[in-house]
Amino acid sequence: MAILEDIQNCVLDGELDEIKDLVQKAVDEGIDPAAIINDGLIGGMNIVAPLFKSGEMFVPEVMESADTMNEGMQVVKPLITDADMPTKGKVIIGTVNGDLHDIGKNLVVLMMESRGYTVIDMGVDVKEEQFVEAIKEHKPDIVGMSSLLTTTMMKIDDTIKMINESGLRDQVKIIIGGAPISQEFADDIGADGYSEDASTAVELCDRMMA
Ligand code: B1M
Repeated sequence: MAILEDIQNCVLDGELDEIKDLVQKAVDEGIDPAAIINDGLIGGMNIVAPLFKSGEMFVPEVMESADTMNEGMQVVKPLITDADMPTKGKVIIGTVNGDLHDIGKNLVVLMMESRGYTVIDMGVDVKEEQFVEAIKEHKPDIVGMSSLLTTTMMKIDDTIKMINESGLRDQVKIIIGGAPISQEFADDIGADGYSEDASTAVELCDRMMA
């Protein structure tokens, strides 16, 4: 449908001022809100993701696209119940204990939300026990941890150990990322997956939820 393609392009180009009118037009034309979300808004971010991965789009442009998608979402969200809201899975994510870096983590959150995940963002400096409590409370499919400092990367290990001790490890998949993190480190500490950037983090989640 032409209008869904227009919505995709609007998200791709980050045209924040135009998205609400365009989405409202699609609603007025009687298009299913779930299709507007999946094929239009998320569809646009599905075009953005590989362009970001290949270096053809940069962080500020991705943020503009995500903002545009979220703006359009405001129009359709009231039209569908939570049960109808498409979600690929629930993720809790945070930057680990002692670490205040959140630009990369926020980008991961944006990409996950825009690709259909329900994300509970716990922010920065998230203590080991806060991750454990959040797993108990929110029952996520996936727990994501970000670390940007060599001095905090071992906090990921500590958190995984606490999740193990709490008997919750088999209920969640754990993914990790951040500049000092590698696949080798992920394997050493028993994480389920590592990704080097926001796009591959979503692909990793998709593989885990398949
Ligand atoms: Co800090 N800092 N910083 N810093 N900072 C680094 C990380 C550093 C490499 C700079 C340097 O010395 N060259 C260095 C770490 C050295 C080390 O540990 N080996 C450093 C340091 C030392 C510090 C302080 C200790 C400095 C001081 O006070 N003496 C201090 C620590 C504060 C603390 O956390 N307790 C500090 C503070 C800060 C600011 C507050 C000033 C600011 C953070 C602001 C904020 O985040 N709101 C800051 C910044 C901006 C940086 C640099 C310049 C940029 C980080 C960034 O945002 N990159 C950084 C140098 C650098 O990386 N070049 C540096 C852009 C972002 C898009 O990339 O975060 O890598 P990144 O995220 C990527 C991937 O890593 C991945 O996807 C993201 C998007 O593609 N990814 C995941 C990230 N998390 C993921 C999770 C996943 C999957 C993928 O799954 C869950």
